[in-house]
Amino acid sequence: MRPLVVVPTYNERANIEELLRRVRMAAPETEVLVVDDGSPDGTADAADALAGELGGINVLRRTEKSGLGAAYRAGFAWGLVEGYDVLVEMDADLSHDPAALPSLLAAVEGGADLVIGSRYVPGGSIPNWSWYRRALSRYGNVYAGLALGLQVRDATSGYRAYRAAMLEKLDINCFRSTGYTFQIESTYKVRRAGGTIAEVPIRFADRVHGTSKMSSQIIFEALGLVTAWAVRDRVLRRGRS
Ligand SMILES: Nc1nc2c(ncn2[C@@H]2O[C@H](COP(=O)(O)OP(=O)(O)OP(=O)(O)O)[C@@H](O)[C@H]2O)c(=O)[nH]1
Ligand SMILES: [Mg+2]
Repeated sequence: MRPLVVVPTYNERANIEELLRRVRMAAPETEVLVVDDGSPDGTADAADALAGELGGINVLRRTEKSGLGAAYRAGFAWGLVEGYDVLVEMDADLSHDPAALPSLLAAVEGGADLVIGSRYVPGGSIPNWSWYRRALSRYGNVYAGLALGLQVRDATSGYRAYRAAMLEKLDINCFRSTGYTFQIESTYKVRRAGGTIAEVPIRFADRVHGTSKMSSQIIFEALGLVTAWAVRDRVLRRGRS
């Protein structure tokens, strides 16, 4: 298998070097694509500076900050054209431990089309989040899971691996989400396409350096799209029966 780890970045200069070194240590054969939206702090330059030393590091420079979903769409399109077999999503802020990469890749090798690094299966864990953040993540997952019939514990996790052939089937350029709803949308579409989904436990770590890009706009995008898909599914089902 030829895996590519796609890392979207916006102002992650304080994290990117440690991240790339840890990926290289955990999975020496795995290549990386950093998808940077013109970070003013010079994240893309920092990644490029390491590319010579580490090898297998590519940087896709985009000019405008246009959301996590858009960054992944661009990164996956690049990876599919280049012929990688597995495309991995990983945050740049060290919340996703590169040491878990081999277990995600092994599950794809074992037959899964989508492998989610899950905080909510036995062995998985989340940090000392505030009750608000914890509730948002928990209830957001329960709502999306029930509304869309996802049958996974952690549909919002951003640490995951896709079989490239599955992504090719999904037509990701037609995805509706610009932000973090991308995670729910891709889970939903893999499920609808009849793909096999597996979850492997991960220990999610809190961001230490840099700032969060989470916003209420992101939460409303998720709520709006999940509800619209759920209603559409029910209307279509009723129309068929
Ligand atoms: N290219 C690109 N990357 C983004 C954008 N928004 C967020 N990211 C990256 O997406 C990853 C996840 O963003 P975070 O800010 O850590 O969001 P989060 O993990 O939900 O929130 P935290 O709890 O603060 O970690 C990080 O690597 C960000 O740099 C964007 O608009 N464009
Ligand atoms: Mg984060």
